Parts: sequence; C-alpha cells; structure tokens
Amino acid sequence: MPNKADLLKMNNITNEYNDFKAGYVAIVGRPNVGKSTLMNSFLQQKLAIVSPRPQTTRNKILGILHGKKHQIIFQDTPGLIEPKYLLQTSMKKSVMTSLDQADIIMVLIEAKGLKDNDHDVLTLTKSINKKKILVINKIDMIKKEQVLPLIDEMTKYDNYEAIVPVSALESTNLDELEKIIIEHLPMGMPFYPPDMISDEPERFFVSEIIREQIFLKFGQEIPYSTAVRIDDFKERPGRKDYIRSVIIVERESQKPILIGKGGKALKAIGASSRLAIEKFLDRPVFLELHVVVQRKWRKNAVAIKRLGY
Ligand SMILES: Nc1nc2c(ncn2[C@@H]2O[C@H](COP(=O)(O)OP(=O)(O)OP(=O)(O)O)[C@@H](O)[C@H]2O)c(=O)[nH]1
Ligand SMILES: [Mg+2]
Repeated sequence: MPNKADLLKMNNITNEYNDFKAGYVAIVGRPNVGKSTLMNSFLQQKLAIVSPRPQTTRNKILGILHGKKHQIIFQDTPGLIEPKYLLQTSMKKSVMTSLDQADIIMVLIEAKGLKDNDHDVLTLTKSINKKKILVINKIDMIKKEQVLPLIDEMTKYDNYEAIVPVSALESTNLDELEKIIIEHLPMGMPFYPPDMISDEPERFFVSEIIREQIFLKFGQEIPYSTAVRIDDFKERPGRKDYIRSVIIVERESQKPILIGKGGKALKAIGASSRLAIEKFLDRPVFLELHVVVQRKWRKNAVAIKRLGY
C-alpha cells in the first residue's frame, strides 16, 4: 500500500501527463517517394539513409519527435513492393509490422502523380481501418496549381483524415503536417525517455552510413547486392573509436568493382563513410573496411536474419 507521500507523487506524475499525447506514425509508400527524407526533416537529424535510388531503406527505423505535450514515434519503412527475393520479403514484412503497430498511417505519394506501385500501396492501406493522412511530397518539383487536381483525385480514393502537400527536402509545410499528426495522436503517456531519438544501436547507424555511400557511389546492381556488417566497434580511452566493417557482396565478380584499381574505390567509400560516421557520432573514428563474398545472401534466410533484415 503506498503511503500518502507516494500517492501524491504518483498523482503529480499522472497530472503532468494528463493531457499528453503519444503514438506511432508509420511512414509508408512506394520506393523513392521520400519517406526517409521526411522523417529526417521532422527530426532535424540524418537518422535514415537517403539515396536517389529506389529500395534504399531495408529496415523499419524508429525516429522519436519530442514535444512538450506530445511524443510522435515515426517509423520509416522500406518502400512497398511485391517481393521478388527473400530480402524483399523480409522488407515487406517490416512494412506490415509497422502498419500493424501504427496509431496513424502516413501514406506518401509524389506531387508529380501516381505510378502503378503507388496504387498497390493505396489499395493496401485502404483495406486497413485506421487513421490515415495522405502526404503529397516533392511539391518543390511542380507548379503550385498542379497539386489541386491531385488533391481532388485523392479525396475520392480513401477516407483520409487530411491530405497535406509538403516538400520533405525543403521542409515546406511540415509544421502544418505536425499539427495534423498531433491532432490525431491518441492520449497517453510517452513511450520513450526525452533524450531518446531512436531505438537502434550506434552499430546499426554506422553500417547504414556505409551502405548509403555504396548506394551513392555505384550504379546498377552493386548497391542491391551489398550488405554491411560491423564486426568490431570499440571505444578506446584517449584514442579514436575502432570500427571494423565488412562489406558483403553476392558474387566474386563484384569484389574487384567495390575495391577498385589499387583499392581506390574502397578507399573512397572508407573516406566518405568515416566523415559521415564522425558527424553522426560526433567523435573521431578509425574505420577499417573489408569486402567478402557471400554467395546469393539475398536469397538466404539465415544470412538475411544475421544481417538484421
Ligand atoms: N525534390 C525533392 N526531392 C526529394 C524530396 N524528398 C525526397 N527527395 C529525394 O527523393 C529521393 C528518395 O528519397 P528517400 O528519402 O530515400 O526516399 P524513400 O521513400 O525513403 O525511398 P526508399 O527507402 O527506397 O523506399 C532522394 O534523392 C531525395 O533527395 C522532396 O521533397 N523534393
Ligand atoms: Mg527510405
């Protein structure tokens, strides 16, 4: 039985959170619509990697936005597609889990208009009976008057709480979108402590930063055939952190491409990754990179699981 002082304390805590709102917001859409960019812009931090190529994101990534009276827990997800191999099956699973956990579903499309795989996303989300906000992203790429017919079209598509045009890249209209999210957020206590921005360990972000560099530097199939593993991550008192990372490719023929003539390509990945990692961790690191072949890892359930997908 708590004593009076304890009861008072407990009441104070409940009072403090009396009008608090907290909940999960899944960010979904086809590949490349700008889901990761949008989450980063909201958090004002580069948490999720971004590239001009589709299917950059492979995991669901939590990003927590703290307000005085609210906590928005974003979940960035991989672009939704019909899976063709096991890695993509696991990517789709993480989208489905996010949709399942979400209090609000934020569906992203591009201002330039709908593509076939947008319809798949819209049809799937239509079948889910939850609060949905439709976000029309990349309005910086079109003329203002072009967005109205799209809003009209989308009003008929599904029962959205709101349709909000934004530019994730230029942070246009994000305040308005945040207001609408908060409006529809359920009442409740915060889920995470105020200093927490994500639930993934530093290792995860470090491996993602290296993967981003590979997405940015190589064309065609290399980014898709690549995974990054962190084998060692040591904080050393008085010295730089030591990180040993392994880049996994699918075929022997891909190894020399990643390494380059005289190791030039790998050195370039290392240099730019190190800078981005240091910026993220806000401390200097020593980064060692290796390339290994793991045949057809994208189709191998054990490998996929081990790599965290
Ligand atoms: N012009 C413009 N480009 C944008 C905007 N938002 C994102 N982009 C660009 O669109 C590309 C894809 O962005 P991402 O954030 O990686 O897209 P995504 O939906 O997370 O993609 P996947 O992870 O592959 O599903 C990148 O080149 C971004 O810079 C925007 O508002 N305007
Ligand atoms: Mg992404």
